[in-house]
Amino acid sequence: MAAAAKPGIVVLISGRGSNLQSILDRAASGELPVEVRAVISNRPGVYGLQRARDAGVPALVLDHKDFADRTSFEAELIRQIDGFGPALVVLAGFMRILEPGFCEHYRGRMLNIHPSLLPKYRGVHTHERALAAGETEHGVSIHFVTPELDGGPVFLQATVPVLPGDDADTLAARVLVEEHKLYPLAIRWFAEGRVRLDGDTVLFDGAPLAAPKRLDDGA
Ligand code: NHR
Ligand code: GAR
Repeated sequence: MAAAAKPGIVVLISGRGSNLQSILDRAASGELPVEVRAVISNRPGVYGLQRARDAGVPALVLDHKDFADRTSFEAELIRQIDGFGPALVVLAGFMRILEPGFCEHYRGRMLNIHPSLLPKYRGVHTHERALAAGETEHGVSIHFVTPELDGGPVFLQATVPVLPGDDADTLAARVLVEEHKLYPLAIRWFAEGRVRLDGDTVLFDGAPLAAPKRLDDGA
């Protein structure tokens, strides 16, 4: 019997695409049972697009500056994404806020990786803010995307220590190492049907998840 078809994903990026690369690599090795159907960037010329082409994945640019407003940009983005028929939309360093209608369209089938221990430090400049607050621990979260910016249900996190002498760059680099392990794991759980959104609750293996899984406790 033929192997079951792998679920398709579309990855949205805005920049260098190192998280995209970690996904492409693990999809190619078979460790991550998904088919990356397309990569779409809202910024032209970014390195993530080259990574997609190098992996033989369609790389598209949809420049928000070519549209009159967010709504018309997002309508075209939906058209493009849905043309690939993905089971899941993956935000990987995608830097445009998405309107409620877009989030509702992909409710329960769109994930984001955010470089903080949510609910701390939603939005941008998370590493600078964690340092300024004197945190001793920082990290990264994976959540289902809802209209509330970085406010959707979190189901997986990894932590890193903040070390003496850290600046935003050294801290970001330490977090990024964890990001590259965390996102493929989260996507694999989704692809295997282990994690899903039920209303505002994340179900893990069919049971409500009381607190996010942690990579460091054997997730
Ligand atoms: N949209 C919704 N509705 N909900 C979320 O949870 C989203 C989202 C869009 C993107 C990623 C996010 C992050 O992980 C994300 C989550 C961009 C901004 C932002 O302020 C904030 C958070 C995130 C991404 N963007 C500015 C804007 O006006 C532009 C900033 C820039 O271009 O540098 O869209 O942190
Ligand atoms: C990552 O650190 C990701 O967590 C963060 O941007 C970086 C993208 O790097 N995402 C956000 O800040 C979302 N607002 P990458 O392009 O190399 O994957």
